[in-house]
Amino acid sequence: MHYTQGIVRQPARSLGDGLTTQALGAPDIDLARVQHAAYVAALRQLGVAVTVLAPDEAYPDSCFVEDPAVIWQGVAIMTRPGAAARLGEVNGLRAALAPMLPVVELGGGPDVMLDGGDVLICGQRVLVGLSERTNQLGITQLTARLGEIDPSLTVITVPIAGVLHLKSGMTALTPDLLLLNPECHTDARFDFTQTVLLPVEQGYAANVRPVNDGVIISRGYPAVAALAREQYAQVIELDMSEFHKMDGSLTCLSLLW
Ligand code: CIR
Repeated sequence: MHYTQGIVRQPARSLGDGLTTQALGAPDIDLARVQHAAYVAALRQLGVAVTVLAPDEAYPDSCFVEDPAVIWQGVAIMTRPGAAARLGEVNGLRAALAPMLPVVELGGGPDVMLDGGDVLICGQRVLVGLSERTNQLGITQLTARLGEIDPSLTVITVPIAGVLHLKSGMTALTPDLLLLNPECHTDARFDFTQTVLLPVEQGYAANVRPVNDGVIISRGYPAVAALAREQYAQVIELDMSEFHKMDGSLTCLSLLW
């Protein structure tokens, strides 16, 4: 997968009013903006032309653009986020994406729940977390929409507990190597790929953002840094402290295509 374009939204001053399950204190918005700017710089360093949207104060979680859309093969599928407070983010993101790429709707009605943070595309497999934010209806709708874009994909439902989203619990360092956060509880078996179970104190770093010939990882997690250096020429470590306080991690902050 070679990414040329991406979109992010700067954190709102209201970030601290957003949803979180963490007890890490309130985010420092000025530091969050510095960390966000470093994230954008890292994407650009890895060859992505990044569109930076202005903060949307009405939606404290709106910097987590990964949740209101899923992009595959240059088509954006607008989701229906599982948290009521985030439903309105979809309109603003749709308006921003529509001039750049084809946009389709998830469909399925008001009972559908799907957060992009639960969708992990791993080679030709799409792992979708059945979580507090994504329900079976959402997975059914996503399976239909993805099938229209790329019939070769196989969708696998992964029931999870213990973390917010599937991608808080696992991401693919490479298409053949999943990093697992031990706080993510699931009975799913990943026999199609190698997996690395991280030490519990490094579980947050299971969320990595591979981009072209490099990877962005969270700073301060040496086990993941060592694995990343084995796989990639460029490893960019970023301080994610202010987003971690709000249950956010690296993948949440962008959509790439
Ligand atoms: C939320 O609870 O929705 C936000 N505070 C964090 C969303 C993080 N997004 C993600 O993991 N994809």
